[in-house]
Parts: sequence; C-alpha cells; structure tokens
Amino acid sequence: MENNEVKKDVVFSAIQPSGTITLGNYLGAVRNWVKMQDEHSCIYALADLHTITVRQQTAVMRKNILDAYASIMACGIDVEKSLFFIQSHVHTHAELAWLLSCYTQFGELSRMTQFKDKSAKHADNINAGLFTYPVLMAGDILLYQADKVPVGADQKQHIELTRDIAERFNGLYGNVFKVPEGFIPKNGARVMSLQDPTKKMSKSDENVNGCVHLLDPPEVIMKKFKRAVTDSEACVRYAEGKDGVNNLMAIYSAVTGQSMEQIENEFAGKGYGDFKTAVGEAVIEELRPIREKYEQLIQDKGYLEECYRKADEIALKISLRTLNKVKKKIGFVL
Ligand code: AQP
Repeated sequence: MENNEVKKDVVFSAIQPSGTITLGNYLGAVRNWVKMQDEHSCIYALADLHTITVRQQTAVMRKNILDAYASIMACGIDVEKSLFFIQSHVHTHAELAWLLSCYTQFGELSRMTQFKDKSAKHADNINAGLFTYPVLMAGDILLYQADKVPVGADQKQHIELTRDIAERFNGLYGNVFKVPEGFIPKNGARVMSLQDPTKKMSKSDENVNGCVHLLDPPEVIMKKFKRAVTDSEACVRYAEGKDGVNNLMAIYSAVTGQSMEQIENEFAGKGYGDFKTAVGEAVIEELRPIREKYEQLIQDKGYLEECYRKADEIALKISLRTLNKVKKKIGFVL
C-alpha cells in the first residue's frame, strides 16, 4: 500500500455504519470502490463518527459497525490492495475537523441540503454535529491528499464544499491540500426509495419496503420489488413523471449494463409484473455472492479485527503527515 502511494492517484471514500448497507450505497459508491482498487491507491473508511449525528442505540451501533465492515469486504474490498479502516480509531479525523471548522463559514454550512433534509427528519435532535458533518467529511478526504472521491450524487454538494475549504486553506498557507475531484457513476448515482421514488433510498428509511439491503434474503428482495410503486400507464419507458418506473429502470440498467432503450425494447408489450420480476431477479443475482461472503466473514470476528487494526495503524501514519503540516502552517508549536 505505502509503496504504491507515490505512483497511483489516491482514492478516498467512506460509508456510515448507520444501518444495513443498501442497494443505493452499493450502486452509488461501493461498487466503484471495488472497481478502482487495481488502478488507484485506495483508502476507505467506516465513518462511524458521522453516524452519531443521528441518535444510535449502543448495542445496535456496535453490531452495525462490524456488520458494515464485513459487508464492505464482502462487496469485494480487498484489504491486501486497499486500506479499509475505522474512522473513530484514527484520532486525526476529529482533530482536523476542529481545525477546518475554523476555516468554514456558517453560511456555507447552512446551505447544505443534507443538513436541511436531516434536520427536518430529526427535528427533535438538530445537534451541532449534524450541522458540521460536512467539515468532518472534508477533513476525512483532505487528510489523505485524495485525488478522487467516489460517491453517490447526494454527496456532490459536500465534495464541492471540501474543494472550497481546501482552496481557501491553500490560498492562505500555500499548497497544503490536494483539491479532490468527486467521482459520481453514470448509472446508479441516485437510487430512489421503492415506496416513494421522489426520495433517495436510505439505510435509515423507516419504511422497510422502500429500501433493499445488501443482506436481504432473495425472497425479501423479490417481495420489495413486486411491491415497488409504479404508475397506471403499464408501459416500461423512461419518461418525466414516471419516477417509480424510471427508478426501477435505472437499477436494472446499473445491474445489467443495458441502456434505457434496450430495456424499453426488452419489455415492449409486457406489463409491470414481468418487469418487476426481472429487476428483482437481476438484483438477487448481483447481491447473492455478497451475502454469501458476508456470512463467512462475520463468523470470524478475530480476522475482521486483524484487518481493521492493521489498516487503522497505516491510516494514522499517513494522516498524521497532513495534520502536522496543517498545524505547523497555522502556527501551532509542535
Ligand atoms: N440512494 C442512493 N443512491 C446512490 N448512492 C447513495 N449513497 C447513499 N444513498 C445512495 C452513497 O453511499 C455512500 C455512503 O453513504 P453514507 O453512508 O456515507 O451516507 P448517506 O448518503 O447519508 O447514506 P444513507 O444510506 O442515506 O444513510 P442514512 O440513512 O444514515 O442517512 C455515499 O457515497 C453516498 O453518496
């Protein structure tokens, strides 16, 4: 890993263990993480510090962290090729977040749509962490001098803010941070809820039928697709106003690689029943090896711990270089 650092572009991304990983997380982000491993120097994190911006139950959170670690490995993250660590084990993240929060404007954070959405959803707990979440995320990325950040479309605004913070800091102190580029996939960048296709699919969605989880058994996946909201036209075509069908087509396209036109041709003259079954089957086959691999990995907690401890240590070493540089530039005595 460290030998490759100089040769290849650095990729950084993270995922919150805020519930069971979804088909949206997978198609929007994790699938690209896997693809990028051979050509890049990849650094991935379980963003557990981000998770507590929404209240968690202690035992559930503990379980979710290990489950998410095993699930991401099961998706194909190879710890021999990539670093995959746990954010809260690497203290530089919280520290850089504080420093950068003094270089981020209240007005900028107020404009973040995710803050607006999440504070509407959790009106009883609009905590300061929910507001400053994008600064922690900026620090996560900038600590590793990342060139590319593979994320779903919902994170675009946070990547832009990260770039603004990096440019501002560089403007004041010289070239401290690499200014990263977001990397958003053409297909699957924004998977929507199967029950309300105007809302994105989310781990924490209360409507279980809206969200396909990576670890859902095949019969559950099929049931969710069969219940997916469509419309009364009964024609598989991609068009404005057909949010439910558009979402199912986008999922089918992301999984099979077919274009929208090919999908329209495949289902010409067929009803939504056939289409939903085909989407369900394609997703079941895509997720089957992941679930099987997860079942194996989660049995061996010792092995998982060995993997993250090793990665935590390397992440700390790499990130300290940036953190110390930042502190020195600001004027701290090291
Ligand atoms: N519906 C989605 N479609 C495509 N990509 C998505 N991502 C999330 N939802 C979709 C991408 O998954 C990566 C990890 O996301 P995260 O866990 O860091 O945070 P999130 O975006 O808040 O994800 P969730 O599933 O919606 O979690 P909760 O319910 O806890 O808020 C990111 O790259 C994200 O773009």
